[in-house]
Amino acid sequence: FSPSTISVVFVLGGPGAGKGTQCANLVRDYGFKHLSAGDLLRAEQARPSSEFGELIKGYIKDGKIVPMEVTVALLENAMRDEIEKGNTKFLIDGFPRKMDQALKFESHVCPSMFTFFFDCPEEVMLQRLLNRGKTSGRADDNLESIKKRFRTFVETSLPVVDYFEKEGKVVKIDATKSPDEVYRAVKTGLKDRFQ
Ligand code: UP5
Ligand code: MG
Repeated sequence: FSPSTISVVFVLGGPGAGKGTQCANLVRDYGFKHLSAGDLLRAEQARPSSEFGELIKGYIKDGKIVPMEVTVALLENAMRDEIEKGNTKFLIDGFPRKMDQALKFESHVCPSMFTFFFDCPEEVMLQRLLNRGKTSGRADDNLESIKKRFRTFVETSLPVVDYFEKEGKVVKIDATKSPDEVYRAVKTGLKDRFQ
């Protein structure tokens, strides 16, 4: 994929920080295509003939990062489908969350323009996830899995944010405010970066 014809914005932040919520706003108002790595993995897991179903299930329940070959291939396929339809602006949500994924994606698929980072304390994310867990049906919206997801985020995913930060490619957003207030900050960040 050529960065001269397609744009990739990564959307990172802890579990429950509000990545999916804000991506939906950007899709509505700016015509981005939203590719959530977690959604793609859950869809692959649910596909009856998938050879990775059981593997993905285990990783998600334990809040661990699925081996990058699986996730990068799912993203690449989804991007290819969208590009065939003429779509060129991508929000890649919840990815990369491990350094190997970041390096692989940027060298073999497409360098990112920048990264939105939704900054949110654990106690706020915990409340949001427990609340969502009442209805989400997600296998990882329970206290035990949430604790594991938080640990993976701190140990494995924050270093990716630090890496992009050093490259001057992070737009940090305070994700503790109301969804509308968070979105206002997102729009400001987008105007500054997306030229
Ligand atoms: N909510 C949202 N914004 C709010 C606000 N400002 N104020 C109050 N409430 C707000 O929001 C979560 C909940 O909070 C919702 O109920 C929402 O209404 C409310 P949401 O927008 O869904 O947050 P999000 O950050 O998207 O949370 P999510 O749970 O999706 O984050 P995760 O990063 O944990 O989940 P993801 O689907 O990305 O990954 C799941 C698992 O997949 C990972 O743990 C991992 O095992 C695996 N995975 C990989 O292995 N590799 C990958 O590359 C990606 C995922
Ligand atoms: Mg999400």
